Amino acid sequence: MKVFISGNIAPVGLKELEENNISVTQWKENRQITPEELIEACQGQDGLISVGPNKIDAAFLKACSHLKVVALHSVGYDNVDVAAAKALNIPIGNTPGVLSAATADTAFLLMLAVSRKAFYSHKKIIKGEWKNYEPTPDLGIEIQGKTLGIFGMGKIGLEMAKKCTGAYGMQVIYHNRSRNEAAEKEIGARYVSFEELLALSDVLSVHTALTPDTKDKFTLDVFTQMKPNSIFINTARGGIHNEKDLIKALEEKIIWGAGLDVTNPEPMDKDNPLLSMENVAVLPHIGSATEETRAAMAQIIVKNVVAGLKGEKLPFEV
Ligand code: 8YV
Repeated sequence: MKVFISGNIAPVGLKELEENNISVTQWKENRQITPEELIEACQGQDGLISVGPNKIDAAFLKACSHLKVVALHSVGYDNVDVAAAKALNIPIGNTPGVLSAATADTAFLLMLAVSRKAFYSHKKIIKGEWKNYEPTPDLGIEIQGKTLGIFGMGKIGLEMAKKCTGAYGMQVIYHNRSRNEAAEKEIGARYVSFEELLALSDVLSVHTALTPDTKDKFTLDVFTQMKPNSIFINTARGGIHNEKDLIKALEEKIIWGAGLDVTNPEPMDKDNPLLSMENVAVLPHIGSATEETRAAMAQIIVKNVVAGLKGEKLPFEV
């Protein structure tokens, strides 16, 4: 059996593929594979391990209907036309659960980095602008005891909320499609309407999937309903906030700061105005990028691939 991998996965995954007698062809170039190249590369393959935001759309699936499995290197599957895959009987696997802690760490890191202008201050040293000890410029704001709003209280949102209640005694409110009883019981999270979430959050952290309902959810009108000293964090998908509106909201001090691990588009242009703002921290989509999490993701991927190639139900199917 043969699989194509459109990027790199943790070594343990490659080893386990080999142990299962699955031969591998990998995309090795330092750029995202194009849709045409992906279709081409999947000819003659039995499965695809999709790393990064490959478009697994109806055109791809139709051109690659011979695939027995598509295993995503992600929990998110907004890049997949699930209905088209179902119609063609191509099972799609993802990697839920194992990346919740690492992604929540990234949200937490961004929250602190923004609140203390850490990235901006770091850049000042690099630029040779640290000349003197001055007590008043570049002041941050404190997080202790403030209100954390979670938009999308799933596994990752709950991990972030737990960190914030544990470390900073934050009060947690959340908005979700449905109530999350575990969050309410374990940390006393309070379910609120979207409008209340905007009005009450000191830090608003996005942990929802990108869907037609959440696409461009955070527009200027929405940012205007947030507190002027609030911080917006997005580690989910860049398409959930409107980037032009976010820039405007920050420039006009409608909100205080923003921390992003996801942008739209990705990669972000190096001249993007967000990168030179004091109260902004941007990371290049490293949410789940730890040794431990990548290894766990690779192992789930192999389980999905092995099952798919045998024609069995995937252990983690979207
Ligand atoms: C992935 C992610 O590592 O799981 C997701 O949905 O966004 C990341 O953790 C990324 O999509 C690369 O495959």
